Amino acid sequence: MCGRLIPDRSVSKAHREARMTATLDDTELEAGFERTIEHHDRIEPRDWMPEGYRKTLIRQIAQHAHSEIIGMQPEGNWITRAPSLRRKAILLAKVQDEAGHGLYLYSAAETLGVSRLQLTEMLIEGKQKYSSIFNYPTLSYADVGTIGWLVDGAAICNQVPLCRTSFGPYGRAMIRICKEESFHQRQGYELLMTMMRGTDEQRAMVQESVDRFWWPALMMFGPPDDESPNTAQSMAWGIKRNTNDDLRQRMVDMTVPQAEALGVTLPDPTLAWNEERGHYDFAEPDWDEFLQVIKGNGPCNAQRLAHRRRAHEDGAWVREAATAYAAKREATS
Ligand code: BYC
Repeated sequence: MCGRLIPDRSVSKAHREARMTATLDDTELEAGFERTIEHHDRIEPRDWMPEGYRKTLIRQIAQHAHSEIIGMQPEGNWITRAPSLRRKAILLAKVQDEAGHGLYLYSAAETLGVSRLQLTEMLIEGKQKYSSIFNYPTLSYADVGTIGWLVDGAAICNQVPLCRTSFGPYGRAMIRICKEESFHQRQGYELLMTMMRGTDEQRAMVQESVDRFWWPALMMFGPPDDESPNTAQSMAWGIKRNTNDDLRQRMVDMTVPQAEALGVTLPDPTLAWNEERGHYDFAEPDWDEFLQVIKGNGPCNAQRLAHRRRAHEDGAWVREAATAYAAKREATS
């Protein structure tokens, strides 16, 4: 267990009270946990938590961290071919931010008793997932803009509510991540706006890119609620604050006016404002495609994992050197 010490002020009130009593049995501990959840207070790493809560958090946080790290690949692909120094500096900064997000999230997961190395090994052995969206290729520079606009846009819809998730370290990591995602989304929109003000060829590039990314971006929110095995329990524990379908709807409602301002068409002929619901109606994404992608059969799954595995192997000497250095310092201190 990585056991970072958490100052007592960060421990929820219900749990602090519980700790003062030396002989608590499991029922009392569980009641303390339930009270904390009910009060929308935070669970902290040293607090008692049900094993299922801990496992669900490790699964979700790890999947999120892996997504940030694998997510560096599709955009990293364009760093050497950015059309100007300015675009290159922006893209470099964004991809570096994603590495940082991955590290905050692995640190949050470590407070639950798993190491970053263990999680990385589970990723490269195919035992843990990462977001479906990163299994699609980036075929033109417009994709850098579309990823910023739609993929980071989806990330913001999904992750702003996670700032209020019940597990302290995850919620605190999300606050910083969301601030950076907001810059990512704006840089994407600004890039697309610049291209839309350019030549016919540039406008066609943007439209083609939006056509490819629209449906995969909607799939990022996960399966429909009635086919989501984890949502009900994760909502009851305050890990998730909204269902997959609610967030997908929020994304569509937010994006349609932005598409109009940009002058692109979203590739869904059924998209229409529904006065009664106060939301846009939209078609179902292709859920068979989604299932294939999360099973490992998407267009780029093999390439993404092979690249991640190679990077991990290439970094072995750095990990060995750092471990040897730490041991040497320990021995001489
Ligand atoms: N892709 O019961 P459900 C980013 C899996 S990073 C792959 O609804 P849950 C960015 C799900 O894991 C974006 N798998 O699950 C980075 C489960 O399988 P397991 C990443 C998916 O957890 C760089 C099964 O399907 N964001 O934005 O309640 C550059 C059933 O699903 C997906 C996060 O990770 C998917 N799209 O809800 C730019 C956010 N969807 O694990 C941008 C945090 C579902 O049982 N995560 N699955 O084998 C979440 O909010 C939730 O985990 C999800 C899924 C909404 C994604």
